[in-house]
Amino acid sequence: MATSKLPTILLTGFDPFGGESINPSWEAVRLLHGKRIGGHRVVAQLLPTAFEASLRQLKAAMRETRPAIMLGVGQAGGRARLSLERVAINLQDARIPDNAGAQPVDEPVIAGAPAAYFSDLPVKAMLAAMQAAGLPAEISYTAGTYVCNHIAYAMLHLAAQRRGVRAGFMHIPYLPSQAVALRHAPSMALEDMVRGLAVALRAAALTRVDRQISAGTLN
Ligand code: PCA
Repeated sequence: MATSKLPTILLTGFDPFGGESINPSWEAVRLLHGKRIGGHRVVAQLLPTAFEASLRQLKAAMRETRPAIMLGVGQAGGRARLSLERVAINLQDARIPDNAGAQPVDEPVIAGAPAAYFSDLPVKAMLAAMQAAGLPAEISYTAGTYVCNHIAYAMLHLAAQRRGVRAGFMHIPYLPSQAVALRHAPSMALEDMVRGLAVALRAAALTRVDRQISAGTLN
């Protein structure tokens, strides 16, 4: 089948923020642009690390690509593993201003919408696929309250209104080049991040009923 006829995976990454000059999420997702994974065509889209503009850009990309699957990817400096978010909450509480200077506190992502959404991607199958590929991975139960949670929530809210659209979010560690100056920060090589994303997306595309394996946390 011609690549253009395949259903689309919309894969988003963010631009650098918080004083960094690189964001691993965009570096990783752009390497998957145009690839064919699990019978889908991957479209990588850069989002600004800014509350309002990121949502506008996401909606435009959705109109253009009509994705069957959306996966947002963002940097979570300090996390050691590829971190699949299971939940997104309807809350903005920014510890630092975004790249447009906005710093919302205690505001909803979408007024009047539900408090939270679970990802409807098969996160356990995706986790198992990354672990089988020899990569450290985990399920996370908070995407924070900054721009990543905002986009994760918006994706899940928008997907819930569209038949046949599934969505989720993955946080990824610093790159080694970012961790050079950070004494205790874990990091992961770009090629491992890209491989992890690819196997996770393949599992997302091919799994209809998620696996039941324990991946909870005690606290
Ligand atoms: N990480 C931030 C926003 C952009 C990014 O890559 C976050 O976790 O909210």
